[in-house]
Amino acid sequence: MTAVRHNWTVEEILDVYNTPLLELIYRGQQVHREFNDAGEVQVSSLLSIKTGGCVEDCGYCSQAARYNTDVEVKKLMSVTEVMDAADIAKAGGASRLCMGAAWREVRDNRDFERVLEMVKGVNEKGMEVCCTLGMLSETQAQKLADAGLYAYNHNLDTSEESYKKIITTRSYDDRLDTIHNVRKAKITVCSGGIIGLGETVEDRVKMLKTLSSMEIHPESVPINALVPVAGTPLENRPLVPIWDMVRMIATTRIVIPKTVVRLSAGRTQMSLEGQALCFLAGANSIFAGDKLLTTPNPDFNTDMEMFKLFGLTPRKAFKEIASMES
Ligand code: SAM
Ligand code: DTB
Ligand code: SF4
Repeated sequence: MTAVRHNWTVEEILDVYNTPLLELIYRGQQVHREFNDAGEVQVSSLLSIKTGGCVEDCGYCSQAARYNTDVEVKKLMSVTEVMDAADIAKAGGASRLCMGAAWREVRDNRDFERVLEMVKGVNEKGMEVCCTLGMLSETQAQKLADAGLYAYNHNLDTSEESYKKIITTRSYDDRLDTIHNVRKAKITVCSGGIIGLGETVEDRVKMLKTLSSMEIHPESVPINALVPVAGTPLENRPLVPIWDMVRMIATTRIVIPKTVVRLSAGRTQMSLEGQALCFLAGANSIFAGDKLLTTPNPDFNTDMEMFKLFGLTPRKAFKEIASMES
């Protein structure tokens, strides 16, 4: 029986990451089967409820106002628009809807009140509701929890050292504070990162060290491959080799064994075979739907064909399972 550990050292995680590739995939799969149903994949749908115009300077992001990208700034969607989008996502097989806003932080204004309405509405549809809205105070996190928020996404992105090279308008500690506030409100935590920013393997491993040291491990860990966006400082970064993605996923699975490891951004750049290796390495979640927040993603049908080919089934929302059992 493999123990769930919170005391992994950087050296130990580095050793895992550098295990010979096929051995690493095998170990990732072994740990995955020990803790999870390897035939199930959680399907999340992303919806950008407020797009572009963000004041932050995240070097990878199409939505930062200071970069000249093709993204059109849009104000906060209406509750009705979000309810319609949720229905489409649910019909397509998504058990979770993740609503993203290009905000530095949540402010206590009418927009936030509207987001709370959205959370209530999507929750009432029996879907797990997730939000990613930037920084949150303890009170705001509690309001989201009271509205029925299931998960909050707030990525560490990379190591503390490498974070400073990618984002200067906020600190790693700001990120950790928000994650702390989310935990206090008893909302599940979704926190992971991006590879392909120009970081070293040590940076990747250090991020996993921070996540695996948390007193309660994040319930989901998204691993994004950078989608280089024209107009951003990282537009010319080379695409992430699939082998790096496989290594990162297997290592995440091994050090945070019970979490949902999400094969997130960058799937349009990956072959089916590459994605199969990611699932073998221990990934058990994807974002489905033809758009992430602003960049393309495979459409629902393509992904359902992929699931059929691989013999995977979409996981039901936790609440559906709970109500079926009660
Ligand atoms: N504004 C909020 C924030 O920064 O937390 C929420 C939205 S933000 C777009 C959510 C996450 O998307 C980022 O933390 C980053 O990990 C990921 N992301 C953004 N742009 C990306 C890109 N071009 N390629 C891969 N991942 C990206
Ligand atoms: C996460 O880790 N990846 C998602 C979600 N959390 C919010 C976002 C990916 C965004 C990719 C770039 C874009 O579409 O703008
Ligand atoms: Fe703003 Fe989030 Fe993009 Fe950073 S990642 S610029 S905070 S939308």
